[in-house]
Parts: sequence; C-alpha cells; structure tokens
Amino acid sequence: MKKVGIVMGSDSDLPIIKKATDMLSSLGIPFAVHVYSAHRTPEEARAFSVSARDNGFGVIIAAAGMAAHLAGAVAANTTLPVIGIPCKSSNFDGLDALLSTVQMPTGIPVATVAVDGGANAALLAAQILAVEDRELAAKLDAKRRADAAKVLEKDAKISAEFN
Ligand code: RP5
Repeated sequence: MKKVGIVMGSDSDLPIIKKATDMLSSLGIPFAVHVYSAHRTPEEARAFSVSARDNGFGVIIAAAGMAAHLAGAVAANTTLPVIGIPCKSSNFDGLDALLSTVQMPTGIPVATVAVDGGANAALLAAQILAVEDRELAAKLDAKRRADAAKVLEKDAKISAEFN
C-alpha cells in the first residue's frame, strides 16, 4: 500500500496531527510524519514534496496555522493529492489558516478539511488510497456502519428519555 506523508509547520501542531495518525493506525495505513515549514525550512519542505511520489507516498497531509502556506507550498511541488489542515492558533480562531489553506489559485489544488480536522484529513487520505484498494474500501465501509450504529444507539437513548 502507498504511504501517507504527513507534514506539519511546527511541533505545536502535533495534537492535530495525532488525530490523523490515530485514524490511519486504526485503518492499518502506513505513514511518515515530519516537521517542515513553508517559511522556516522551505528547502526541506520542497525536497520532501518533490521526492514524495518516488518515495512511496500516495497522498500528503499538510497541517499549519497562522499564515498557513504549507499545504499550498507542498502542492506546488507534487501532483500527488494534498490535503490541507488549517490549525487554530491564538488569534482569529483558525480563520487565518483556513483562508490561507483553502484559497488556492487555479492549477494548484489543496483539498482543505475543517479547522483542526485531523481525523477527517486521515479519512480523506484513506478514501483516496481506497480507490485502488478494495480491502481498504471495505474497512472504510465497516467504519461508516459502526459510526452509524453509534448514532442510532444515541437516538434510542434520547427517544427513550423524551418520547
Ligand atoms: C505555523 O505557525 C505552524 O504550523 C504553527 O501552527 C504556527 C505557530 O508555530 P510555532 O510558533 O508554535 O512554532 O507555521
């Protein structure tokens, strides 16, 4: 199976990345994690992106906060799909990172998930890999069914209390 490459702009983004790595681990998907910044270590971010396909990656998740250019900078240097996670920082509740990540110019797309959406980034990466992997697609189907069952359990409890 292809690996998921995960890059974060700072180790302060790690709690968000942890949500992604936990989800990928639960699905048995291999990944590698790095701290590369579009601003502080642009050469390393570029080198990782340029070589990602040859190094066995099938999709890249890039998480950053504030003036969050990391996902776009990665996407500029690879045609692998790139999923951006805007991370919340102390100002603006993550709106700064959301707009910086989502508003990509035509030609260089970034699939942006919700602010701090580490788990959904991993699920989207899994869905991309599952296009060519029936076993992984079956795991994702099973997860959807299990998640739905949990919601129906909650409905049963609320119904019993109020109806
Ligand atoms: C961004 O700046 C990082 O992705 C992080 O979310 C934010 C703050 O970084 P630190 O100052 O905590 O290293 O580049």
